Amino acid sequence: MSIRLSERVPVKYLFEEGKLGNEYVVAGWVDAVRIHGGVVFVILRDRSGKIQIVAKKNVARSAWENAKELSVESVIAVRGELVSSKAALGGRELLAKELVVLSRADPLPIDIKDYEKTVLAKRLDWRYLDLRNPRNLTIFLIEAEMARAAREWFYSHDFVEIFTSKIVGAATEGGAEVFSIVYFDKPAFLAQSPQLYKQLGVIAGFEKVFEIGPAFRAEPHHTTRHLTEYTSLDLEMGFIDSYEDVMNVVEDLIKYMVSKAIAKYKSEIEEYFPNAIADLPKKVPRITIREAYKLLEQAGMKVEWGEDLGTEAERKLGEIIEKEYGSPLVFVVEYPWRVRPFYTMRKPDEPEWTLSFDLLFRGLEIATGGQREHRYEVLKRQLEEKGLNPKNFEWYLNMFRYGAPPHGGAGIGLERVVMQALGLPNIREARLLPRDPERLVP
Ligand code: AMO
Repeated sequence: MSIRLSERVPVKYLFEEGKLGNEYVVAGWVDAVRIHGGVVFVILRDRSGKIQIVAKKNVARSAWENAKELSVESVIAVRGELVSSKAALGGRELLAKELVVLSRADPLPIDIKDYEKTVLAKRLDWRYLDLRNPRNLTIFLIEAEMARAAREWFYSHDFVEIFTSKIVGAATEGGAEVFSIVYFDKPAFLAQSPQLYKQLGVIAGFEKVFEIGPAFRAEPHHTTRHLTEYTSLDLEMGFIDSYEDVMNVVEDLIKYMVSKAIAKYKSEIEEYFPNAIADLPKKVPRITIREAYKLLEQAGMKVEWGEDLGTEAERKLGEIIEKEYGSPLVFVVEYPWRVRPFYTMRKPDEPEWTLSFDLLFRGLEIATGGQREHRYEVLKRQLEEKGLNPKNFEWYLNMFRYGAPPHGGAGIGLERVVMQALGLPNIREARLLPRDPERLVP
């Protein structure tokens, strides 16, 4: 083969910068083939777009012969002349001089063009084929852009990126949802969150830290919002006056991530995601959970004082806030102590409420955070109050004996942000290889 793949240009380049009359090499997947006697039309697709390839018997016989035998989703490389064409999408096509098959595809087990014909579970079984559909692939380009933007935000605000252990000795977020693992002769778990280690980062002297990494939850329920493994975007910052400082950071960060991604993929979002968010509010409203109880009660939904907001309550509250404040985002603050983890700081004057918050996006919790208890004696009492054994947290408790600044932070579920920003019906769509109680492959 005289085609050199290293000379390949992205399809998009041919439309934006390619010169008519010049020869180019492109390579990608066969999206469609039409045979008209001595002419074969092939639509070639790469990550950047699609272009029509024309293989003519009387121009390049061997290219034409290869083209008429093509199966869809085969991988090919083409060297050809860029010519203008009234009939082709984008007004340009490539007149093949050479066309080689790099990998021949068998008939496909799922319909990748009309992806909705296949149930999600089966699409996920064939995930690498499912992602050949540009709409599905775009979800992950958007997710990557959000993660990139988040990193950019953190670095430009002096946060230090840390990488913490995912094999841990004790549960951080309560015991029920933790995966036990076999670790030589010791009990061990998969980390539910980097909570204790991001606090360690602050106390060690980094002052402001962040991590983007996996979190594991032994979540037995089948819902459209829960995964057993998700990507957690965590931050922790020292020397705060209050949890308001953390909310300001989360608000700025979320707006930055989402707006960067929707700006970069504007045309794809318009084409593929009719329920995507159009724009974000200037200021995210903040209400106490007590106000939330009242608003919900007025709307006919009773949540007992001191209870957490369930799925339905969150959804309803999202609707109310959208209507009253015109905002898809809302911070709910001062959650009850009884539903918050031991490390949360409580309100000094009303200890049944905490200095913590959740951020709801279109009626779904996407982030949790708050100020942490940094006073050794109080923290120890809180651990005991939650029925945890201080022995298991000895190393953690000790941190607060040797100089721990007031601090706070938050954890954001990346898949939930993507799901809500694009208006996806199921969180599994926003996870490359989702894990749930049934799914372990691929
Ligand atoms: P929390 O347990 O609320 O808080 O989790 C933080 C955020 O992580 C996401 N999330 C999930 N996403 C998908 N599937 C799940 N099973 C799942 N569980 C949680 C949600 C949630 O808002 N340590 C605290 C955070 C902190 O205070 O800094 C924590 O983990 O978006």
